[in-house]
Amino acid sequence: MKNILIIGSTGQIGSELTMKLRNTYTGNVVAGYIPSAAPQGELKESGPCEVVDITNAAQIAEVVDKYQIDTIYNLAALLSAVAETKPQLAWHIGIDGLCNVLEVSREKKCAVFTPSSIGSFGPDTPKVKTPQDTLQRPKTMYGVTKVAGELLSDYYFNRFGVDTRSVRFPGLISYVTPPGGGTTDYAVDIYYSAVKGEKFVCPIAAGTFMDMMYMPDALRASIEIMEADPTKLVHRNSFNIASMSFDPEIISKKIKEYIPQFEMEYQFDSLRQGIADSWPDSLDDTCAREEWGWKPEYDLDGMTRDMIEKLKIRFNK
Ligand code: AKB
Repeated sequence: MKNILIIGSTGQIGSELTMKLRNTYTGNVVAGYIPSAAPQGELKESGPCEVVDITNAAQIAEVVDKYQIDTIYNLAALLSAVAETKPQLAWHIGIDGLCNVLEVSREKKCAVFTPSSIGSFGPDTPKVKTPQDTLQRPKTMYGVTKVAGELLSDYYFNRFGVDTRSVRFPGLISYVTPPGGGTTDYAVDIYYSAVKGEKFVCPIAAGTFMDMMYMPDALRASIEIMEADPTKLVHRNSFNIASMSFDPEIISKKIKEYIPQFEMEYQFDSLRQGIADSWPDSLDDTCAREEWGWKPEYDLDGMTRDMIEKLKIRFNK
């Protein structure tokens, strides 16, 4: 049995991960949320929900005590593009918030999962098959918080024995909750446009490759890393994980196999393009495969088939 708190449970990852954790574990799986993003529907009805603002350490500690929490999934963050417009807030949530989570976890002996990202790399990082251990000099505030978060999480493990673990997520694609303010969001939006029969205006240039992953694989990775045998973990914060890498032309061509009338045009967003250009094309996830058995299930074709099928049901198409 595990008692789990998810901070940021109503976001793109949290809304699905909370449901998966509730279906996986018998203990309390508490959906932590901020009042402006309260849980709705199944998420609200299927288990305990509590207001937990990551910037409020006392609030985190109170909920940890109330439900005897032993594991915290810390999913609170501003995504890359929005973080560039609010860098101080991105730091406050990403790092001051993480310090709160780590301190509460040190005191109350919780394990902690805090995702990192392909955004933790920068333009000086090897671009293709980016190694697990390499140069991380990101140019974005999002990346700065991710690298600092990785270091801080490793520090709390080495110095205080807090069981911190993490994966570097690629762009995540899902038909459930849309992302908000990321650089990889186009790879979600494109499916919505295609299924609705709309022309897609792509903000990212042809030839810009980024790693992407279908949400079911990302959810499984989040659980498997926390279940991994600690004696096998050489790394902790944070593991490269990968499943597919594509540019807008490749995903558009794949969608056309299922929706031949689909059309796309380009209108670059300079903020997002600049960020995308500074990120790797693809990651090498050998360490995750060797240390805890990571293996993706979905490739571009499997994901595209499932996304289109699910969105057609949602939009009655
Ligand atoms: C973003 O685009 O900001 C995120 C990420 C890759 O971390 N999806």
